[in-house]
Amino acid sequence: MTSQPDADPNRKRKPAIVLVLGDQLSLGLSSLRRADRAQDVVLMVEVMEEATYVRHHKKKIAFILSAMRHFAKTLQSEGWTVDYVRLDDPLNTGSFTGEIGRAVARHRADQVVMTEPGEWRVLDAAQAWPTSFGVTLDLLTDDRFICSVAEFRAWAKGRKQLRMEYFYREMRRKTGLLMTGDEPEGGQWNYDADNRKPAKADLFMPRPYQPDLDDTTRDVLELVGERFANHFGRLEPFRFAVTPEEAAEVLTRFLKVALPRFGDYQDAMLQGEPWLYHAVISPYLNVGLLDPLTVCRAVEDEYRAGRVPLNAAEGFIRQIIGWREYVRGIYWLKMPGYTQVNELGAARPLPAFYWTGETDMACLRAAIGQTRDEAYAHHIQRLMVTGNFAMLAGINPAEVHEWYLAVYADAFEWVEAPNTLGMSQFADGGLLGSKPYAGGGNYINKMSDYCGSCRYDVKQRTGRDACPFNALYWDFLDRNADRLRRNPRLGPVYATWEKMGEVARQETRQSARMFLDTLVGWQEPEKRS
Ligand code: FAD
Ligand code: DLZ
Ligand code: SF4
Repeated sequence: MTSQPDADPNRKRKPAIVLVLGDQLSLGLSSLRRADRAQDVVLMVEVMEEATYVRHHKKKIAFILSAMRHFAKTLQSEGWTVDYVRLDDPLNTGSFTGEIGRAVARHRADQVVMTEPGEWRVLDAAQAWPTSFGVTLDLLTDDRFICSVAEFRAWAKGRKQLRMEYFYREMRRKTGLLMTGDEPEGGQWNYDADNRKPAKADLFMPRPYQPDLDDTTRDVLELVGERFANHFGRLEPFRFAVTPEEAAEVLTRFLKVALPRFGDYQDAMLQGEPWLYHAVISPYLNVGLLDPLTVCRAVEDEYRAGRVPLNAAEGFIRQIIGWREYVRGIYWLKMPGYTQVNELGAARPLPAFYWTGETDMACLRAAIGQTRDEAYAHHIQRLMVTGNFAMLAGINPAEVHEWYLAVYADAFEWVEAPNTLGMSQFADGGLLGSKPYAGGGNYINKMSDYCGSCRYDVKQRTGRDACPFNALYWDFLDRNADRLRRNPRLGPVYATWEKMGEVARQETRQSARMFLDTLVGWQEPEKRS
């Protein structure tokens, strides 16, 4: 389905429509390299379907629309003809398919050129365009990724188990990042063991980026405020970069201020400190305002210049050339179908507090509250607080997936679904990771300062005041013993459960049951009695 760019500027032909999607905002995009700016038309469309197929966070919609409008202006200034359809255009049909149909007629085009979309849903829709509109569809490889879909498939073929660590080593060799000849810098591939420090409230914390908002962003904020008032999340303060220059500023600040401590405090969580030493660049990488390899080379330069330790540089580079590329490979290997996985048969509705933040559990209140305010939570909050709770409580993974896809500014299905369904919910039965990321209150207490101000007692396992994570943790293992007991990494945990004795086990099950019975699913306000 995909082919490589091969421009032929002298060819006389009808104009091609070059569809550039909201997460393809890169001047070096393969579809733009293929096109001829003297003859072809770049089409960019703001469509309701993309904002509502899940009800995205207001900040996420504003970020994408503002970045799209800025990118269109840049393309025009570089000599491209850009046909830009705004959300409030009265003739806007509201979908990619509808807008391709209108644009093909408007420009009398017989060809649509497009870099492969990030989501299977969009690829599936696009494949019907040749039949519906009598055009050819030229889908090009998205070479902003380091590993192509075909290359990942070849790597995965014939392996009994897929593991990120081995894939990551391939990517280190392929890019040469942090390599000394054929050997990993410092003699080890992975320095994660050094990256487990809890944060202390008196550490110096980098301040969040605050761009100057221009008229384009202000217009978009007004539009989103009016059209998406009933979507989750606060629209302001709006802190996202919307151009490559602004995104580069965010990266530079991170390299200088936060990267040196990124490794040490990667897993830490603190009240009132949503960002800590994280980069907060995933939205920019995912829509194309930053290039992954350029980012990693800049991080390596900081290490080589002696300004950041190896554990920080390696840990950061691993997230991008390891995890980010790996989850994309898994997504395209397993779609369609991956978004419906539910190996543990979890069926409980998502609790309403995921949308309101109203819960007595201080850790969940903090993670969900900052998600509502900033459309951001860092990895450990997503994995070990909101994700861990959902898995332990047996929440239907499809509902968990929809929540993560809606609430984060960086969420696109290719990266969100494997992280949510595979890494955090173990709903793919261990395809992505070797064991469930399950933890009791003790883990959260160790890595955060949440428990001190919580109404629950993290030291208690059962009873009304006990931290709910504790009984839920054991109850989850007990409920899923048939599937998980044989996992060698869980053997010692099951041995502890057995040693507890039947009375303690019964009390734990009962405590979990009583807590689960208090959970209420979300209902649209109009459906509430
Ligand atoms: P940093 O911690 O500073 O890390 C640097 C970069 O590494 C990130 O910007 C990101 O591009 C990359 N990265 C780190 N971890 C991962 C990972 N597990 N998978 C892919 N890339 C990674 N990331 C998304 O980009 N979009 C999502 O929709 C998304 N959904 C997630 C859902 C769950 C349940 C979990 C557990 C993780 C999810 N992640 C997602 C991964 C990770 O949480 C975010 O990439 C990270 O929090 C972004 O913040 P940052 O830029 O400050 O990252
Ligand atoms: C997420 C999003 C939103 C909210 N709106 C638009 C839009 O109006 N136009 C557009 O081209 N893209 C948008 N996007 C990003 C798309 O959902 C994304 O490009 C597809 O899911 C393909 O990965
Ligand atoms: Fe979360 Fe339990 Fe700690 Fe409360 S006591 S913050 S519920 S881990």
